[in-house]
Amino acid sequence: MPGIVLIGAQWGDEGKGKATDLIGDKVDYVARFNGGNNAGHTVVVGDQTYALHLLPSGIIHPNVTPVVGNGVVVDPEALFAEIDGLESRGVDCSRLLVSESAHIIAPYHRTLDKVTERFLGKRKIGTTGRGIGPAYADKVNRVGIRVHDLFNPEHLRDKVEASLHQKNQMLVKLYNRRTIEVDAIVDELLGVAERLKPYVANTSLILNRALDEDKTVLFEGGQATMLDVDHGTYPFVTSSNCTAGGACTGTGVGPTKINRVIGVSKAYITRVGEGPFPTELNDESGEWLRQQGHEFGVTTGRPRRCGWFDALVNRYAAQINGLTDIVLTKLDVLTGLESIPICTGYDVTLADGSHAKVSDMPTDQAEFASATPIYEEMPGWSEDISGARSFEDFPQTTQDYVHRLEELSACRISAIGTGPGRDQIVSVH
Ligand code: 2SA
Ligand code: GDP
Ligand code: MG
Repeated sequence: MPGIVLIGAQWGDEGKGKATDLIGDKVDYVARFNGGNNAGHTVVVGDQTYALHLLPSGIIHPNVTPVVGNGVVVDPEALFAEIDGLESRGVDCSRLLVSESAHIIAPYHRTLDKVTERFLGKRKIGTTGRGIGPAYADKVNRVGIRVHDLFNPEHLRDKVEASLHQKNQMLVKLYNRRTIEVDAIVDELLGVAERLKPYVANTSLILNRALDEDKTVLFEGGQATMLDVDHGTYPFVTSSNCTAGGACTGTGVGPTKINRVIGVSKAYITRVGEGPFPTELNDESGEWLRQQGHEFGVTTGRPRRCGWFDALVNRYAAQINGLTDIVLTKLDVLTGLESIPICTGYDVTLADGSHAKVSDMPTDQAEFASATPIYEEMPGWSEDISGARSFEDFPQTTQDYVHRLEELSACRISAIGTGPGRDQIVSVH
């Protein structure tokens, strides 16, 4: 099973860090392929909690080679801070490989992220403020700076000039702000080059060779399907392809090398940032889920918006990503509910003002924003399931809930999370 993609099937924070960690001892490489230090992936090992941002969660495993692929945007300061933090806790980061083609998040990308959000006002996206969108915009606009540019000062200056030319005009004319100095940016970027150099590699070549030698590579997605720039709730998305296809473009590995695509879903659903969210609970049930599930951003600390499981989202994720299986997390959080609603359809308002009931994800975002959920109810359970070690250990109502989610998602659920710990997982055969 050499090529495995692992992605978020909802709006993020499904427990991808834990799911990656679970198979970490069976893989040779773990590669991030999208996003940057906007991600917050948690791995809990005994009494130690690790929050990974830019680095793949597999770095915790001593025999894994962690890879930051070409599709990732790299903030060197954030990278070094994360390496220092992990190494001070005894995690060896010396095997890390960073693609020479990955794009750099420069200080002006962070500034632009914050300024753009402010100017968007009520239309703001609710970004993490890490400069992700502006860095990807430069990449697509062909004025980005790539890792290998840092090792050629003349080349770098030319690239920085190209990148800042238009931005400086905009900063002055539109935003009435001071221009950004080319020299200061070049100096800052050259200042990080030496420390970055030992990690830099042709990661596409390395991963392809590894796969040819039958080594196992896990492609760890950041963010999630509904935040994908193409398939998510545009414009309330991140700026990368978080879906399975992104694993190929974001690492330089062909789709024929992928054997398995795992989607990670919570037994309910959360979202952080702005944008439509049909099953959102703006009441005490939402607050209850937030407290029970400790739903606060790992990168920004923002409270996450919480809602009931949305089967349309999961079925859509299964289709867009070609999921082979689902890891269902945080089932333990639902313990204590008398009955549990599951969203099986939406009532949407169409462009002509009429209403329709739909059971598939609308692609028209105005329609999606108008969606009110149609629920069915499943009986809940009160027994503590956090110590369950097999599916049969679950109360019958828990088993029925899982079977119903599986049926509605049109995809096999192969493992179930019953707590944050490494051993709190139940395999389903
Ligand atoms: P950005 O910063 O440009 O990527 O923001 C665009 C949207 O993407 C969302 N986004 C996320 N959603 C969930 N989790 C993320 N990581 C952190 C976490 C988030 C945090 O693990 O908790 O700490 O707040 C993540 N990163 C980006 C973001 O909320 C915007 O909706
Ligand atoms: P990621 O971004 O998808 O890696 O998810 P986050 O780390 O942002 O958020 C998931 C949170 O849920 C983390 O605090 C995990 O430790 C925790 N978690 C993961 N799986 C489970 C589970 O099955 N049960 C409970 N209670 N917590 C879990
Ligand atoms: Mg997260």
